Amino acid sequence: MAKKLLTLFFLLFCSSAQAKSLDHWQFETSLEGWISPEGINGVSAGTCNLSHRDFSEGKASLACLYKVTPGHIFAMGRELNLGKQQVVFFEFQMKSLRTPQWYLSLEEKDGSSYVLPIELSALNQWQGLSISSQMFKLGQDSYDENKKLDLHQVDKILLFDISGLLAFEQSKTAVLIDDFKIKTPG
Ligand SMILES: [Ca+2]
Ligand SMILES: [Ca+2]
Repeated sequence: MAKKLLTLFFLLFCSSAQAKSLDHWQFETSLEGWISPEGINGVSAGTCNLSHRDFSEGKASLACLYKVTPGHIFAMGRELNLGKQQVVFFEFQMKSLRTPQWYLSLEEKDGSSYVLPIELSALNQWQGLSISSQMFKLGQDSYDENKKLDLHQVDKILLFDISGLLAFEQSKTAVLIDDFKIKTPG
């Protein structure tokens, strides 16, 4: 019995040890390169800062304040280099004040955009998300010559709130992100 338990423990240890960490953004002392870009077609910028009052890990998180503006999209994101990985996993904590429906996108260098809808089950609460790069689909308005997400070509990761496209009036809101990990299967 003891031997079986030991074997099980060893196997569990091996399988967890195989997942390798590529990046870990903790938002303790910096925004870790995340910005809310301005000036792209129809995208309204927000103000991103560290929040030392509301976080899910450590002592701070990334908090972006923005306005849901009729006809506009809110986007935040950063540059990304995944190297030669075939598959990666994104694990992070997210808290959205008003918008439950988000879109995570991976952009190839030539602009091909791969998108994954994220539905938060609760507003104004930290929620853990675990996402595989295999879950992303080519965006409806996007073109890709090989119709395949090539991780080695990805140079950006973006989070979108498109609720402004259906909004009639402007409203203030916020989104917080923390403990953002990128892992490989090993
Ligand atoms: Ca943190
Ligand atoms: Ca491609």
